Amino acid sequence: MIETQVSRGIISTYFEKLERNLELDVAIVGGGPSGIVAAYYLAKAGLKVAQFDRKLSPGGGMWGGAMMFNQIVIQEEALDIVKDFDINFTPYENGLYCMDSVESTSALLYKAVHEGATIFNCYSVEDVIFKNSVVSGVVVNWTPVLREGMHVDPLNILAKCVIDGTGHDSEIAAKVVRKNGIRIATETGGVIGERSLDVVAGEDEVVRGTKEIYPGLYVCGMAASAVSGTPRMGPIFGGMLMSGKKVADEIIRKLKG
Ligand code: 48F
Repeated sequence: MIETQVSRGIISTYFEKLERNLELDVAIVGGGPSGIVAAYYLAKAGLKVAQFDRKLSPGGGMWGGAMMFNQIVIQEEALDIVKDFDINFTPYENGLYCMDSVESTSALLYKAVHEGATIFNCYSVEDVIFKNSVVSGVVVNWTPVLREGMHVDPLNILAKCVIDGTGHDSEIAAKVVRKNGIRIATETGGVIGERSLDVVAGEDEVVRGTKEIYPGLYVCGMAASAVSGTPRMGPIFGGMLMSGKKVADEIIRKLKG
């Protein structure tokens, strides 16, 4: 019966997909713009990559532009990435370009998945796998389970590299430091916390702060900013895109030589 076939089709292909992703090259926590850009370039390089976002609709803070005016701005340096994703752009002034935030976010998501990355939505990463002082994967649970406070154990997914792309809260870096008493590659050895807004410094420093902060653990996007204590930059997104590309390039170099 068609009713049963519909259900069986969903269940069998979903669990095949989940099983295919139990051992990854790269696990990306958070489906914001920086993480999605990373997923695209990693998948394009032939690496097995999955991205986990706690929300029903991944895309993070890019959908809403600024104050729900659904346009975003990027600078010249990020234009090649925008072109890789086939996003329409309008030259504005002073080397700046404007783009529709809905087109931009959906293009990032579409191209990443189409290139071979798997996105698991409604998944919260609640911890990492920490083996022999190396971050070696993620511990995942359904977001509704955590929201309801239900006592249900999570599942484990191994990964050679984990990227914290959780945005302003840098949840994964903060948790790894707190739970394991380790020092990460920042001035203080801990998560410093994001500073107030400065567009020029913020854009520049978020890319510089994008790196491996502990064996197996990388940061990108606003999580990199929060970890290194650099300024926020508001609705200019070039730094997010360049941060995603940089973390992908570093991991590709490490895993593929
Ligand atoms: O914050 P977010 O959009 O990440 P980003 O790539 O981009 C930041 C910009 O959107 C903007 C900005 C740029 O100028 O300041 O804010 O740094 O998206 C982070 C995503 O991570 C998910 C969350 O739902 C969001 O979609 N997320 C956060 N913590 C977890 C998580 C977690 N523990 N498990 C799964 N997903």
